[in-house]
Amino acid sequence: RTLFRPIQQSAAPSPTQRRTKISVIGAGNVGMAIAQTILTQDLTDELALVDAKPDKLQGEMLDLQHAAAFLPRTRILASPDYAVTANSDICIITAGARQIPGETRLNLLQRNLALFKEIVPPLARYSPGTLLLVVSNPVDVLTYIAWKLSGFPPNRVIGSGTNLDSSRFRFLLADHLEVNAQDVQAYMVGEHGDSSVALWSSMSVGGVPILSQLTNDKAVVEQGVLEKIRKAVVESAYEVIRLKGYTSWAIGYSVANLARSLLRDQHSIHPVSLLAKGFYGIPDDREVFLSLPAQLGRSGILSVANIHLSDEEAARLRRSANTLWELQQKLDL
Ligand code: 6V0
Repeated sequence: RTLFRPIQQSAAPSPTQRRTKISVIGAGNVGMAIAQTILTQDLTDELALVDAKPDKLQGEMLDLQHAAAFLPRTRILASPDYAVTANSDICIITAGARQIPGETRLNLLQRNLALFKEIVPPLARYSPGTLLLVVSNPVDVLTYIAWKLSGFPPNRVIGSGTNLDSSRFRFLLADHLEVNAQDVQAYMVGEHGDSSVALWSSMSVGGVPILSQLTNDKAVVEQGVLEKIRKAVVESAYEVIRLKGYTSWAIGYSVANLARSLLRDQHSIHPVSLLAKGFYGIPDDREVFLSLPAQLGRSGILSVANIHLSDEEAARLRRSANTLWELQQKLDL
């Protein structure tokens, strides 16, 4: 006796029934936070995990599979072999070497370049139509490296960039203004991390511009507060790492949010790392990835928002572009 009596099926599944697949490379703190957020938010039919450590990988896969009774049905696969990622819609790269105390940024980058040479070509081979979403740090240079190694068009290679910085920025502004962070529109752009640029002029809450509203009475006091918030955004990653050793939950939500916009063709705006040459006076020969607010959909980057930058903000963006460009010249790509 069978458990269920089968019903006759029509021959081919309709196009809307196509299964979706997300692969996460690197099953560390960040990769697993992303994987578990993707699962709880029911973003994909199939989730593949890849890591260089087979036991850790198998353990993480089983641990997630054991939650099946509480989650939407998702097929979870794991293997150190990239064949497991075949036909992915999105490949999220979180694998990264850890900085050795005293190691230079360039040396860490060289080690991550060697790692990306192992990771990106097989991903591109097994999923030639995939979107690549890079999270590993330094994210802007590694997104450039992933672009070069994949041979993909730039709209399909995206760095998580300042999406997380912007979320921290919105949280701190919301906390200060006692409003909901989801009602705060505020972007950090440029380089992810220390040199990110806060866009003051475009900040608003529920459609009310924050700065022009403040200029009437307590502008001087508030400017100081805003500068403190910008500094706090930059320092917040260091603070979390000092306190718990790594960051994971916020980057997990932030990347799942990007995956949703891409996979579900949301056309929503996110500040992500993209090929920035030609924008805001960055010369065409500077092939660098920096974050700008971009519209994301099923084919990747659809467009870049034409936001207003002050002269100083644009100059800071160009400075970052030069620094990254000079760093990239030292790489053996
Ligand atoms: P982690 O916990 O050390 O995990 C890294 C994982 O990568 C480990 O499980 C390794 O086994 C694995 N790995 C190493 N080499 C390979 C390889 N060749 N193939 C497959 N897997 C490999 O680090 P954690 O998860 O904390 O951080 C991962 C990366 O994300 C780091 O580069 C962080 O700096 C970066 N982050 C980026 C953020 C952003 O906003 N862009 C935010 C947080 C962290």
